[in-house]
Amino acid sequence: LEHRGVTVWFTGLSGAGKSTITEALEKKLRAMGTKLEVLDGDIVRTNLTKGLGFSKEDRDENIRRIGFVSHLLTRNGVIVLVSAISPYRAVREEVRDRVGDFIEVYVSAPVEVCEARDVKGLYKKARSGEIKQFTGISDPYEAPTNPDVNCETHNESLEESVNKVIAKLEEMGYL
Ligand code: GGZ
Repeated sequence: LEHRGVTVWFTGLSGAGKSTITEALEKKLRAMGTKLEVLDGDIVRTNLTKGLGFSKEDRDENIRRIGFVSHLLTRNGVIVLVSAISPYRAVREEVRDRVGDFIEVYVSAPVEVCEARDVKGLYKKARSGEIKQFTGISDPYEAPTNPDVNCETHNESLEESVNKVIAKLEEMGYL
């Protein structure tokens, strides 16, 4: 399948559903025969950005490095799915401006919903103080003001979320 490169950037709280959506989307895009790469915050942090913590400085550095790699891939015709909390608006905008071919997906679920899910038990640890600077609990999250796609995972199915992103890729001429 012929297509242009683009970075599809998923931002949102821990437990909002970023990884779940990118995994399902990855399957669908692979089946379509696209050239694809996935950069997941969780995995990136064990190699590319190993050693970085969760201060504003370190998070911004994490996002800049992910953005740098996704730019290289994007300009070589790859569809890049990035999944990272990326809580700060300014650095998200910086990456968007640098990459150019960029779709921002806000994976939005209220923090109460994410906390109730608590897939990895991190919210519990954040509440007890075992994990400091936890996004949404003891650290800020600056929601996108004008995302290209908004996936309200508490109100829609996984399939709906995935289809919204596919529709946006088609609408913008990437698929
Ligand atoms: C937020 C944290 C924290 C703190 C560890 N705050 O849901 P997860 O577990 O699997 O993914 C989260 C991941 C956050 O890494 P990112 O690279 O996406 O963050 S950022 O974009 O802000 O740089 C979460 C886990 O690491 N985690 N400590 N304090 N999430």
